[in-house]
Amino acid sequence: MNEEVQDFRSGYVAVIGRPNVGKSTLINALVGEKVSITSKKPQTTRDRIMGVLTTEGAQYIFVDTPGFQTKHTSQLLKHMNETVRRSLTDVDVIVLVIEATGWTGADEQVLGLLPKDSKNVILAINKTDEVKESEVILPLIAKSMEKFPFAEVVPISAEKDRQLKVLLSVIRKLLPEGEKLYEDDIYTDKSPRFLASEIIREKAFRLLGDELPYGVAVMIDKWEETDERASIYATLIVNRESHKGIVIGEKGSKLREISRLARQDISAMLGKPVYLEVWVRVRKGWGDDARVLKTLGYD
Ligand SMILES: Nc1nc2c(ncn2[C@@H]2O[C@H](COP(=O)(O)OP(=O)(O)OP(=O)(O)O)[C@@H](O)[C@H]2O)c(=O)[nH]1
Ligand SMILES: [Mg+2]
Repeated sequence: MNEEVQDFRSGYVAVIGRPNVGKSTLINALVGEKVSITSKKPQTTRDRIMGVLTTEGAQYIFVDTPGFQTKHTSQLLKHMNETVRRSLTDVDVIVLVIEATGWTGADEQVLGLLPKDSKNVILAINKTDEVKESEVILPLIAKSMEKFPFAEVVPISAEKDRQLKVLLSVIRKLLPEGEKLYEDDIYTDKSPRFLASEIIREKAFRLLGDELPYGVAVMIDKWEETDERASIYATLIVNRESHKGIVIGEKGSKLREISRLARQDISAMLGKPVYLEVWVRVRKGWGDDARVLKTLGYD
């Protein structure tokens, strides 16, 4: 057997952290494809989403997780935390993400989920582009090592692509030797249908005011696809009657903009023109309705 093949490594890498620290941005940057939606608002990711990067020497199977919630208010949030806990078992490496501005109470709570003797946890200090590096980062690294025996601490910027190669190489050191688990061209475990619904949710998240997005879910009602084009019919589900008007906007302007931006991204993803129709429907308290959550795949 040749040496290179023997040294190939592969395994699962869970990315965890409090909401909004940049977990999904990081995974998209590492994988080089948009596998997970991102936004300025916390609680963007609701599901466990896999992103795969295959290089010459390794296959990294990243697991994006919802930001860990410190308040349990709805069934959906409980489900999201359960997803984080489950993601910690059976992975080879855990990357805990915090922001360069320092540790918060919520970060400490996420750290509390990890067994004290774990040897496979890497700390990624993200958003270093937002601080003056030398002044803030070095003391932060020292302080972090006092809190937990991290295998490595790597300051990064997911958005500016800083130190991501370094992060990959320290992750690789912790991966077991092994064969590829996925074909080279696979970069996610999610279907185009799921990714399309997430893209629509991302646009709603980004375009709607602060309160609204958490009550929004997306369902794909119909998907017709040929080699040349795709026609997709989707429903945006909101919590309250009063939210419907907000999502639709004046003379339908908001909904049109959500659809337009989503159509561009879905079209890029599928590599063909897309016709997209989005309707809005009210489903009171869907975030606490086990049946609706199940239909949406949060079960
Ligand atoms: N300045 C800066 N912003 C970043 C960086 N990485 C991510 N962000 C921004 O931080 C915000 C949150 O990013 P996400 O990737 O959605 O965060 P997340 O941790 O996945 O959030 P949840 O899914 O809600 O838990 C977005 O506005 C990103 O553009 C970075 O390196 N620098
Ligand atoms: Mg996310």
